[in-house]
Amino acid sequence: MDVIQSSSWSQLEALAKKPFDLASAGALADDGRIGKMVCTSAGLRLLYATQRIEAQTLSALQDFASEHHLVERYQEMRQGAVINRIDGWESENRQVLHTSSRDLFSSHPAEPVSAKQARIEYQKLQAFLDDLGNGTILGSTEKPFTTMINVGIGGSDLGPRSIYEALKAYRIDGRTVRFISNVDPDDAAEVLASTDLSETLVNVVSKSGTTLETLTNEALVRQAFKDQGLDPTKHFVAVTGAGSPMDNPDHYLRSFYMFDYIGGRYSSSSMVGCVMLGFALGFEQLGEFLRGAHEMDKAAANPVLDENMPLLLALLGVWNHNFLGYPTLAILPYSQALHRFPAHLQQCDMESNGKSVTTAGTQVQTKTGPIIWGEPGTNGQHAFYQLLHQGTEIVPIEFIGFLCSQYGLDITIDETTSQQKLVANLLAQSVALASGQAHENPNKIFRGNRPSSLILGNKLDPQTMGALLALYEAKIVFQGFSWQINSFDQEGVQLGKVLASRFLDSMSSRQKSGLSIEKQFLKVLEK
Ligand code: G6Q
Repeated sequence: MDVIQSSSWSQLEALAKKPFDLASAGALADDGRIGKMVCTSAGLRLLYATQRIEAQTLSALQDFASEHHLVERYQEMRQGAVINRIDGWESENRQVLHTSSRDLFSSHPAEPVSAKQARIEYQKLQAFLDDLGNGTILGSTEKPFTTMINVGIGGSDLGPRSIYEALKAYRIDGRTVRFISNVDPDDAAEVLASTDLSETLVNVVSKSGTTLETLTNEALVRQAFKDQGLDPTKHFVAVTGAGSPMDNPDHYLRSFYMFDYIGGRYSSSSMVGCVMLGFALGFEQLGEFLRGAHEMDKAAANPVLDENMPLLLALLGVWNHNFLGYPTLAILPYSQALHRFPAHLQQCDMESNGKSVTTAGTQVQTKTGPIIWGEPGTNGQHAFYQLLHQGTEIVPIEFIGFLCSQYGLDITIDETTSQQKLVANLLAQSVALASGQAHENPNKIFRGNRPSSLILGNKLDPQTMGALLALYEAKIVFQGFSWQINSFDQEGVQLGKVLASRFLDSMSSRQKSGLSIEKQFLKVLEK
């Protein structure tokens, strides 16, 4: 049955004709609304009183979750069901087990085979980090490693990079990580020009071991080592799929594995992120990060909607996107450390849910994933918030904020700290967007009724970051289940790759003949 034919869908459609009016007098203050509309999971709070919903809407969303077995399906995923597939068609046909990469803490993991593989890699990593820490492993000129260059792209870059940026405050003294992802040679050139390679480990991350950008950058960086008389085999480690072309221990100081059942964009908590994070933060803090993610995975198994933060966030998104008709979602962290997190979520969400075909192989009958975008506040307030408040397009928002800063460095001016100013701005934005403002001057009218949620933590530490990552991963999965799509493949990126390789063929074979770019375009189109 298509989702739009379900009774809970019709119920929600009926409610969407008259959504809760956030801009009516006293709407937010009424009936203890703000205090009641809070969900707590894995140390994070979701405040959702500023959404256009009321008790009836929540109950209909709960009916939707139950009717479509969203939580049961999530549990089946964690237990190893083969859900990365399209019925009756050639597809990846795989399990989806990114949750196993952090299912390290209980004697009864949800899926034992993958959890065992994760534990083996985790122990290998611990031994490696110990060797780095106690000086058993040194660079080719006998120096300890202070820097890691992470070479990877897409899922092998965005998530790990955003988490590193988020947790930089917790780095081991004297350790730093740089990233090279783009095949634009200037990306590598800039990093290489400002790094002492004799103290550098290079972490080459590619699940497939065949990605053009990563292999090109690896070769470029290896050359830089050789040019300086350094032996790359003493400086390069790999994270790749077992059996991939990069699975060659002779080329690397150490090789770590990730597995078929973990998609690139869901791989941050596998060795794809952990080798780099372990180097930067140390094994203990890495464990805290994974523990936070695991706690959120468990919270996502709660069938009660208003106690299950990922499910609630997912269904509030479905309400805004499918029933109220808002096409985009802004994710706005009031935390400078999360400045790359919206970029990661852009990939994780849009590559997962930017689909038009159901898992039954039929055309979807409703909108699937929204356009995701975002930048940190308060910076964004001085940039694009004008449109958020008064533009003709309504943009639902997920704000993310923390009560305490990471470093503790602050200043009190006019009796408030900078951290208080940050949080005050965050709260003010969500109230202003919801309530709006009447005014005699038409240019100063704020119509309000612009929905937002607030994800609030105490402090952005490794455990909280793990929980936040897993919150969004599970949200995306729940939305994919809601839209009856496969959130785990990425056919949509294939065509461009194939055409790029045709252009490359055409460029290398015609280099000598000196064909113009325009002529090369035509040659490729003719094929
Ligand atoms: C993620 C995608 C994609 C992938 C990159 C890098 O889900 O599949 O972004 O992560 O293309 O792939 P490799 O890790 O195989 O190099």
